[in-house]
Amino acid sequence: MLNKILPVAVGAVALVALSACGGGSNAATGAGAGGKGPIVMGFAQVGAESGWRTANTKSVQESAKAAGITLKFSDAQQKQENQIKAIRSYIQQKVDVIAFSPVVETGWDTVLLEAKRANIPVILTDRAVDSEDKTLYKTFLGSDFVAEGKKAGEWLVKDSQGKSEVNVVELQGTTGAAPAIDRKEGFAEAVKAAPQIKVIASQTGDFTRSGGKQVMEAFLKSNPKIDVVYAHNDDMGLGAIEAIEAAGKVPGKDIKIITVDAVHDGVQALADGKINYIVECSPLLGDQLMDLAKKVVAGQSVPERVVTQETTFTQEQAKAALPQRKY
Ligand code: GYE
Repeated sequence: MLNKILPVAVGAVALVALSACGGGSNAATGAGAGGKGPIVMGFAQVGAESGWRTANTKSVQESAKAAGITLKFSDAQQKQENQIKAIRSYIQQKVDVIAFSPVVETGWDTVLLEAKRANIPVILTDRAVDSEDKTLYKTFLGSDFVAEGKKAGEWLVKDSQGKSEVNVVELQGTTGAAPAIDRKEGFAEAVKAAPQIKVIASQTGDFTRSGGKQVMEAFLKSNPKIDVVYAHNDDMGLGAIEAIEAAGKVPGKDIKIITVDAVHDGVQALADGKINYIVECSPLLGDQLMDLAKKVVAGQSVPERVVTQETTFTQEQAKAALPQRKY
């Protein structure tokens, strides 16, 4: 999997700027190479809302172990206030580095400033924050969610050729989360190329299977003609399948489904013909995260953005890929 993930430096200017504000906590704590003991990382996870998240947590835990990094792990149950509490407690415990996947984009400046003042470097993993002050964190490791949304939309534009009307319902991720905002935006931009595609309803299912099912049930009741579901993750798409089947329709045929993630259950449903297309989003960020952590703790400069490389799957490709899927 690692060979699919390439670090991308944003540019020389960004690198210079970063090294200027670098200076990890190595000197302050004596941790890391040549220091007193293993690096201690505080990791504030979003929750356990999806198959993607479960695989991401496992990847972080396994990679920390393999890298000899002591991991303090917390699960925020999709609540920003819990994540802020966890970060404050990591600051109090004087960990060497804090990594977190921000549940929503906004509202992080205060706690990030507290970490900066305590001289504890922060790494954003998976999701971004909208802070204007880029010195509040060292780097952001994760996917390009706008690109993912575009890939989903581009597939639908091709699939809609020659059709006069294509009604889409959208199952959004957690309100205010970077992947929900960006996947919506990328998709909307791509489908502009085909005016017959109309997003007739769009609502959050909070990235969960039960959320996707409930919202889809409501969509089916209030919209007589739905041609396509665009779900911001596999789990909501899998929930939608249940709702569609309960309504006596055939997912993948009567109503086409496009999702993002490509976790095992999603790829299985794609191979079974119930989903039509999946845009991959890799949760296997652990090894890269630990490498970045070692660097920032040692005071080395790191690229300000590290983008994960990802692919897409059709039903045929899903059948071929299924035996090798790691999550
Ligand atoms: O797509 C979804 C999860 O932030 C990329 O969060 C992640 C998203 C992922 O709940 O399944």
